This record gives sequence, structure tokens and C-alpha cells, in this order.
Amino acid sequence: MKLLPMLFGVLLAGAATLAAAAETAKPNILWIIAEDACKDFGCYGVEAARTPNIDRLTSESCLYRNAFATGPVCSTSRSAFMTGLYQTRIGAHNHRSHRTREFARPADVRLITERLREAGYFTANVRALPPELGFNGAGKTDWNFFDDGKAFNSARWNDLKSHQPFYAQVNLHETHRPYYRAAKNPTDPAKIKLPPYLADDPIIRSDWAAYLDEVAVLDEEVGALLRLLDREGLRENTVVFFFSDHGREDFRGKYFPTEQGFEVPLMVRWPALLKPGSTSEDLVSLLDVTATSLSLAGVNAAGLDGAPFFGPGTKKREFVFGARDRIDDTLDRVRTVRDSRFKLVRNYEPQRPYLQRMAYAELTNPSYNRMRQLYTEGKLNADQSKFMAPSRPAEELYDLQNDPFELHNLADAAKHEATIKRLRQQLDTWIADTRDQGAIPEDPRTVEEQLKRNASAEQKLRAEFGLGPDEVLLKTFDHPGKKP
Ligand SMILES: [Ca+2]
Repeated sequence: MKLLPMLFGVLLAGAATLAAAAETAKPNILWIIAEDACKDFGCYGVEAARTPNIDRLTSESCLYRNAFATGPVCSTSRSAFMTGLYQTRIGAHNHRSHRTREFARPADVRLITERLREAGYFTANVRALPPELGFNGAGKTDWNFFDDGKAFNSARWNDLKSHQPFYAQVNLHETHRPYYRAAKNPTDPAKIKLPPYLADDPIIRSDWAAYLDEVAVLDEEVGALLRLLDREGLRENTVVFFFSDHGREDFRGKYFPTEQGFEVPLMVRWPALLKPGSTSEDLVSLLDVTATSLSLAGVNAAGLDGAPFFGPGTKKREFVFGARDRIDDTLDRVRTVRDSRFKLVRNYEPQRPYLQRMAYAELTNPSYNRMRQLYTEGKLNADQSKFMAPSRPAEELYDLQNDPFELHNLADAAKHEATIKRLRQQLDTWIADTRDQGAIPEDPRTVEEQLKRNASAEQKLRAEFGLGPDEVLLKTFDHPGKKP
């Protein structure tokens, strides 16, 4: 008679083990998020880049060649991929706005971490890494809505192993400006292949070399994180997404609705679904990274603006949308749509130049400053001068297959009329469907407050960098060392 309860006990234990196995079958999800980086790694064919760790990760991952942020600056892009909703839909489209309690998120605008916690996930935005790594996570959030400090369960890497399944972000500072030249093996400026919109100039080459030195630091950090995963036995059950929050800050990348502003590197390591060493030309928005992560965790991502790009519920994306609104002291409103070949840019404020005066760029971006100088001196060629025009057309169309740097506007070309109409309609539909809030003027008090804050940040940077009231940064910084 004692056998039955015993047997029953064994069965129960077996069921508990099975349930535990099902629970642990949920993968951990790790987002390694770089700052302000385009596809400037060896694996994307950039010869001057020194990225052995990222290249190794690529050989274990699927490499995406056409991935994009929804906004060309940290706060708008991060607000979007943290919620899975366009920043224009949730009123987070103006840079560094809506940070006070007054702007609590509506109940249906939820963070990915809130959704994952309900599915049993432990969540972390890792700052504290094991000391032997020699660096920490930046812990960046930078959202354009109120942050109540409860978005994540932890900021410590060491909490992850004992709290599986986990969803963790490691936000890295690289490659945010200011850039520092490497002390050892610095990038040779002569080996850099500059895009045609930049002048071939020593200051610009040196600035780009410093960027690639920052890329090399990023690479070492990514390598250290992946080794840590291996060492802790977490590799097998962790999906690794590596991407950047938006494009590089050259002269017309970050801040601008250009390909270099929106484009991000993206690789995903999850051999269960993605063949190691494969590449994909699929169009991917960072909103799809959010949707895919939720879907891998078994969370219904319906109602979000993105869709899974692999795994359960995969949906192929036909169009990528982008938005640029006020950034610091530069007011603007631009919407973009692109398919696999053409891109339509709608400038709502065509009377403004492409390149407005921007205090932060003047103090941190030698390429931006040098290009303006060379333009004044009449030393730029036609392609390089285009971005200096005092106003813009209301509409621009680019054939990205033949003109990846968006130098030849085809908006008036009769032979592209059907393409323009098609993309125009897509943009109109997207704006209506997502209830784009861009047309609502920003509260003048917010703008005034921002301009004030910006002016004081400018003074602080000028003092820190030893720049006079009319001086702009043209030097590259050495590392280790001090900012000028
Ligand atoms: Ca950024």
C-alpha cells in the first residue's frame, strides 16, 4: 500500500522536473547595444576596422545588412525600441522631451521589460560587470517619457545566472562622441575609405580614424561580454542581439534623416533558428528586434509596431519608416519611407537648411566643423556642397541601389513618378495609422526650457574643452589623455 504514494510521488517529481524544463526552455535574451555606430566592422567589409570579436560573433550569427533605427538620435530611437512603438505614435519624437512625471506613459504604452516580467523574465540594464572586465555598462535609458526607476529588476550582471530566464541589456558607451585616438595600434587615417559626401581632408580623416579606434574599443567590450557568457555556461540558452541605437555621428549621419543616420549594424546569435555565418538582406526595423524578442519569450507582440523577423510569427517587412523632429537646438520635422531600393524623404520644414547650427556638434564634431569651414572657403565639390544648401525641397527621392549616399534627388524625374506615388501613399498611410503626433506643435515652454538647458550645456563644454565663445572643435583627442 505504501508503493502507490511513493510511485505517485515519483510521478509528481517527474512532472515538476518537466515543468521546470519547460520554464528553462525559455531562452535568455541579451541585447548588447552600441552607441552611434554604423556598419563599420570588418564583417560588413570595412577594411580599416579592427573588429576580431564582432567578426567572430558574426560567424556564429545571422548578419543583417539592412537594419534601421526609427530615429537618428538616442532618445527617440530608444523610446521606440523599448516600447515596440514608433516614437511619433507615443509623443516621444522630440529629443530629450517629456521627462517629468506629467508625462507618465499611457497604460497601453508598455516597456518590453514589463511585458517580459509578466512572462516570468528577470530583467536587467547592466551597469555592474565583473571587475576583471575593466569596464561597466553605461546603463543608458534616455527615454522621452517619465522613467520611474522600476523598468528593470537589476543593474548587476552577477544577478543574471541565478535568475533565468533573463532579459538583459548591456548599453555600451562606444562609439559616442567625443572620440579618442587609440594609444596602441591607432587606425591609419590613410587607410580609411571616406564616403563621397565628405571632403578628403586631414582633420576629417583623423576624426574618422578616431571613430574606428572607438569601434575597436567597442569590439573588445563585445568580446569580453561574450566570453563572460561562455564562462558562466549561459551561451547555449541565450539569444544574443547586437545592434546600435542609430547611425554614426559623422557630418550627416546621426541627427539626420539620412541612411547613415538611421542605419545600424545588427547580428543575432541563436543557432536554433538562425544558421551561424548566414547573412540576410531583409529590411529590419529596431522595432522588429523588440517584437522578435517578445515572441521568442512566448509573449504575444500583437498591437506593437514591429513584427518578428525570425522565429514564431515571422513577417517580412516591405517598408522601413523613419522620423526626425526637434533635436537639441535644431527644430525640424522629416518623415522617411524606404523599400529595398528607393527612399522618399518628406521635409515638413523645407525652408530650413539640412545643416542647422548645432551647439553640441560645434563642440564635439570636428568633421561637421571642418566641412562648414571648407564650404566657406569654397573648397567642397558639388556632391559635398549639397548638404550645405540653405533650404531643402519638400520631397526627395533616392535610388539607394545606385546612389547609396543620397546625392541625386530624383523627386522631379518623370520616370520615377509611379515610385514616388507608391511611397507617398505608404508614408501617408503610416502617418495616419500610427497617429503620428509630429504635427502637434511642441509646447513652447518645453522648447524654451530645452534651449536654456542646451545653452548652459554649451557653456560647460566650452569651459571643459577650453574653447572660446566663437571657437569650434577641430582637434582629435588622444587617449589616454584629457579632452582639449
Ligand atoms: Ca546614441
